[in-house]
Amino acid sequence: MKDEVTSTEERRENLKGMGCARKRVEDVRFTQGKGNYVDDIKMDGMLFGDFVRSPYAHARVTSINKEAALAIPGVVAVLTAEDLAPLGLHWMPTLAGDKQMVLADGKVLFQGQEVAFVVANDRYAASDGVEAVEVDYEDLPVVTDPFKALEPDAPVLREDLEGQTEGAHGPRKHHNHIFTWEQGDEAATEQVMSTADVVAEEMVYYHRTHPNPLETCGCVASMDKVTGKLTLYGTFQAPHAIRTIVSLISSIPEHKIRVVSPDIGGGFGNKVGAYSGYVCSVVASIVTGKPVKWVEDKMDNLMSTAFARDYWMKGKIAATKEGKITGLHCHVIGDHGGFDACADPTKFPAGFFNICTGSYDIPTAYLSVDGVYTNKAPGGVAYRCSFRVTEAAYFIERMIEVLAIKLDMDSAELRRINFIKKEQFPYQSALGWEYDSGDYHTAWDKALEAVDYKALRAEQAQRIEDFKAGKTRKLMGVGLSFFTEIVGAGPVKNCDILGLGMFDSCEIRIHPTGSAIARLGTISQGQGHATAFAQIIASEIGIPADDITLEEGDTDTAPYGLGTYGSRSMPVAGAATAMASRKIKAKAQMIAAYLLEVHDDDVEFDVDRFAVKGNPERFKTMKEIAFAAYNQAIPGVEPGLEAVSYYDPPNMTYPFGAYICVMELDVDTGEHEIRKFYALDDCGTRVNPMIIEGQVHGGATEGYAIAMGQEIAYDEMGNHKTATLMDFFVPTAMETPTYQTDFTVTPSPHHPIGAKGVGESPNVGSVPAFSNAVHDAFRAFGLVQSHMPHDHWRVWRIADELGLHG
Ligand code: MCN
Ligand code: CUM
Repeated sequence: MKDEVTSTEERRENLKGMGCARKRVEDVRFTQGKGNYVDDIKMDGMLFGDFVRSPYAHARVTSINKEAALAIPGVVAVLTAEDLAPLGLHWMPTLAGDKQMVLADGKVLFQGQEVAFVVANDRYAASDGVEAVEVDYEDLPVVTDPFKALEPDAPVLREDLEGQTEGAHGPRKHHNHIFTWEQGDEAATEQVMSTADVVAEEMVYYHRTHPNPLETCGCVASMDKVTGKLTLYGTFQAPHAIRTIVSLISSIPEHKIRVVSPDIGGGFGNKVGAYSGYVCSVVASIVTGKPVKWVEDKMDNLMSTAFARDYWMKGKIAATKEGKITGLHCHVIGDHGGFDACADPTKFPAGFFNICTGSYDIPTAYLSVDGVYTNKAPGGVAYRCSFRVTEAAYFIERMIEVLAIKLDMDSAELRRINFIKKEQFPYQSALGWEYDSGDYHTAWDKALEAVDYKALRAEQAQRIEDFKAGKTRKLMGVGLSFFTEIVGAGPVKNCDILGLGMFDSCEIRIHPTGSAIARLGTISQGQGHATAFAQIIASEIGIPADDITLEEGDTDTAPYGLGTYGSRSMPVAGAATAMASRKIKAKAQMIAAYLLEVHDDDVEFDVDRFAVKGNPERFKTMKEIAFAAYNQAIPGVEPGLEAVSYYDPPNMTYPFGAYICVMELDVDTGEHEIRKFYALDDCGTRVNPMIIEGQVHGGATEGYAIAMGQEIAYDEMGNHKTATLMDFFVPTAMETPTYQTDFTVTPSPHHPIGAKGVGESPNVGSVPAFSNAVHDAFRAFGLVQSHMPHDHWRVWRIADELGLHG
């Protein structure tokens, strides 16, 4: 028999289980144009919707005239807030406990805001209809600066909230104020600051940007008037949550709603929230009885859907003369735009920003965050951000550099002496987190050695001399970054989205012939779930990954789950996958024991089979066991072989990493060259190293874009200045650096397979590395702090201000 001559190692390799750099099974379809995205969905009689959008950032809508639009051949309907009001759908709840206009209700609050929804037989007629709708606006004073928004005489943006002194997250201090969120011990922190040897203080701004997925947001709503069932296809990162929200706001019973996320062309947090397009498409389908498709164009997407960041972070960091950090103080002004639509867990209005003590053992800290309304698009929590961990990591990694300057110390050394030590885990942070595990010193040493840090510093010193001697016009920066992520939301007791606890799920069915299907509550947007999650099952149950189909995204078939964002799929659904597998394995053990005529305890699992203990040649393969589950009447054991697990994690996971960027900067042109980018990630047990590497390349490239050129910018009138790809920087293969990836493995102690998330780590870790490299290049010439993005012009200006242009 073949099995008997096959070695354990060969049998293990045959499974392509955990640790295998298995090629992505999804790519067979994607590389052959066989993906099925929202815009590929075509239905009989399908109509198309498009939005009339506001040209003004702040204006009163005095009248809307639909007549000319309705006269255009092919235009079927024009919806306005007035039409939605009787249904109570002219406003919708946001994930942040605020509410948001679905269509302009009396006024508009940002340029590009949805004013009317034109429905037509085809896309072109819809577009013509949009042109023909006549809207009269009366412009109002615009506020794009969150500091000015808080001045006493600033215009009232949210008239609907006027006089309300309580918001969703406590008291409101001003008519444009949303919330104050405080963590830590203020008095103790002030005390540390006032007595410290050294205090460094700086304003760190993480500018507004946008995740800009290749595929924009869209949906197809189809109301079947005969069955009363609504089917909603869309680019949803959380299909089940969307189903529940649609049911709650539309009063359609939840079992009469099927939400399907087909293939998604990148989500990056842009596709977590609910948008006007979804609501209007559903209403239009109910009204017309026909399927209605809405898909944004690139400008729509960049102007109106979830942006990222826009955090003004004022920091104070205290230390001893020797560089031991004693305290951290942080105050944030968060620009949330016209509505608070941050996609955070309910109890966290500033996300997990309170991980801003980073990887350091900082005994005392205080944080307060003020959310502010401005005349800009809503959002803020997107773009591989792990709920604002990106901002937190940028803040602390800049503050470390600023402190190093103040102490006249090497910042690599400053980090080393302040890292949380391996033996301190689980570590309780001053701002409220329990870090599950970590080994920062090992990772840091490995990283510094890999780039030959000492040699880099020697080279840099020489370069500075050469520059001063007029021998070169190029400076060199070494950008250091050490980050701690927090992913895997999250314990149901702490984390919910609109009241839905953030567990996740996996259901596995083994077929009689030993192959399987698994369904998860998450949804891939390019992360390769179908490949990676099958590998967990393969290792846990002993069925080859190639024999396992993985399905996500259809609420009619998938078990309830909270979806994919916050790098939670591996930490939460990955755990559910392992737990469901173990239930199957336990039943398989009973079946094997029955077939082998021994006691349950006398068989043991061996890669792809159960064998009699001490007698390995007596065994039943998982294939045989699967068949027996369906064909043998086993006393006390139900037929079939399937299991489901809903997993509520006991804690989040804390991946970390060390990123180092070596950059050359041309002082006269402001141009940069990334000479080296080294990225060491520790995401615990690595399920698919190749996917992890792909995630790191992608995330670091996004980080490169953000740090070196990408921004969402407005002028003082609130005009969006970067709504096309001509203005919004997206790196191509030309600009993208070459990455050197590396890893250490510190398993999560509470995750069944020890895995932590990784999807967002490279964005969290790389932005400070790029930015610190720019700062580091100019450190010797007196630069302390300058704001991103470090595009050519801004770098040139730094050089100019430092007097380097002679
Ligand atoms: N992985 C692994 N071993 C680990 C951890 C992860 O092999 N220890 C693999 C996973 O199996 C998965 C991938 O790495 O296929 C990412 O897993 P995880 O870190 O759990 O992140 P999620 O799957 O939850 O993805 C979400 C994350 C987020 S929040 C953003 S934003 C982002 C990101 O993923 N959006 C992406 N990466 C993206 N990549 C692509 N291509 N497209 C997006 O929209
Ligand atoms: Cu914050 S972007 Mo991702 O969580 O989808």
